[in-house]
Amino acid sequence: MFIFSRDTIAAFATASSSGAVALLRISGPQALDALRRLTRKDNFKARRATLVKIYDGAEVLDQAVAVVYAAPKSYTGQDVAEITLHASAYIKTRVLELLSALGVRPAKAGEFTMRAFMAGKMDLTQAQGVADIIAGKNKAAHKAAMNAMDGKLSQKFKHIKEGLSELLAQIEVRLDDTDEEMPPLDGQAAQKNLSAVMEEAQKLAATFCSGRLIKDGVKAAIAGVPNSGKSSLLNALLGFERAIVSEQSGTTRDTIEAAFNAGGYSVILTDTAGIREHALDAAEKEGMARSKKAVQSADIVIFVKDLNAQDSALQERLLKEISAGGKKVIEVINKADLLPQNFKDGLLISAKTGRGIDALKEEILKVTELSALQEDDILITSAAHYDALIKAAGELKSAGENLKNLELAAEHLRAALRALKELIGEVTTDNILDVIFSKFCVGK
Ligand SMILES: Nc1nc2c(ncn2[C@@H]2O[C@H](COP(=O)(O)OP(=O)(O)OP(=O)(O)O)[C@@H](O)[C@H]2O)c(=O)[nH]1
Ligand SMILES: [Mg+2]
Repeated sequence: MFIFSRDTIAAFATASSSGAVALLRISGPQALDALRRLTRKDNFKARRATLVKIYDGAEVLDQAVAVVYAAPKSYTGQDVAEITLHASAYIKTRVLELLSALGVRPAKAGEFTMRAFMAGKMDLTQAQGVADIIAGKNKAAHKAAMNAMDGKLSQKFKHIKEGLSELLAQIEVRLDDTDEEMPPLDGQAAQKNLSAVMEEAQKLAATFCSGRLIKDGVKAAIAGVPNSGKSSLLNALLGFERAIVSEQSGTTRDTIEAAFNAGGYSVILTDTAGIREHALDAAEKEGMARSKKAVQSADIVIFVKDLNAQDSALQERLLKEISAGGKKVIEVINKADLLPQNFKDGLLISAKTGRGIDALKEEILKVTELSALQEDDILITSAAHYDALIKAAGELKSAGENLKNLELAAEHLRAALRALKELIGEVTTDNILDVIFSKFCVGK
């Protein structure tokens, strides 16, 4: 899909929905020429905003502001012209038509950043950081993406890679040493270095647990018996009446999803149908099946208990079942307002009065270990990064097990090195680039 070419490309970098102005970006060898022809103006000073008229034949299509960035000092490393136009649908369509007539084609998704990568302006991890910055929904996701974009994450990858390269060099020099002039490899020292690099890779891979929750949000299912106040709790956490609440048990049938922000992290709640021994009808039966699915696919379960519920044995059994499945469960006792003042057992909340709701939010961050994160922690948020680091760590382990056979050890180290080089983009295939850049929006 992405064959790097000398084409000049153009796209709007701003959203296609309404707004006062729209930013058009043109990149490639014909960018400045296209700008001159559109504006009938010759002399543009690089990096200076210039008031221009955009011409459509004899007519003026728009008054705009143009800025030129001359190669290589631009985002893409090529000549770039950026024009801020009025955001009318007509102007936007027409200017792209005019550019097309000048041989400038529409850019594909991610093509500007792809060119930046190709020009060596950024590595692949940084390029992915750019996409994540745009997609970042909360403070934590934004911070992780910033670390990727400004190269802090790449530095971590590179450090692991350098450790690996050194190990490999020590082995390769001995493989090439046919005259046996080198002292034999110090097995113990090599093993120690190998383990250190492996640990570094494993440690970074382990940050994916938090990184994934930060990027995708924490999936929290609200479960319990009917009428315990699950939907009321959903509403209390969200701060508005999203789900229907009633004193009838069996009110919620379909699962309801809604997201809220807890301390800068996204939490995606799923309200579920209450579970009871026997469903009253087919719809409730289906609702209960969906509840179980929601619980299974959640990162954590908020189990809502009602101490006044008729079937307390069922509550205990459900709680046990869910915990036995290995889920992290937060058990809350709802309707605290109906309990005696001196009752002090467990996490007491009241969806009705709001008591304990903030404590529950804190507990969500605690059980997911998000509250333990430090400001300057560098995290990976991409499954591909996780896979590559785990692969590298596995290859390092195999290398360590084969230090007596240097040929074999070198093979494993090379495989580990390749995995890391792919991460940074030192080794690329069209396939990798396709997957990464097709996730971008057009204009970036
Ligand atoms: N006093 C008091 N009543 C509550 C509280 N939370 C919920 N209720 C009441 O309990 C009843 C059931 O609330 P829901 O939120 O619909 O319960 P649910 O668990 O979603 O019920 P199903 O959808 O039927 O499984 C309603 O009458 C609520 O007003 C609370 O903290 N205190
Ligand atoms: Mg409900």
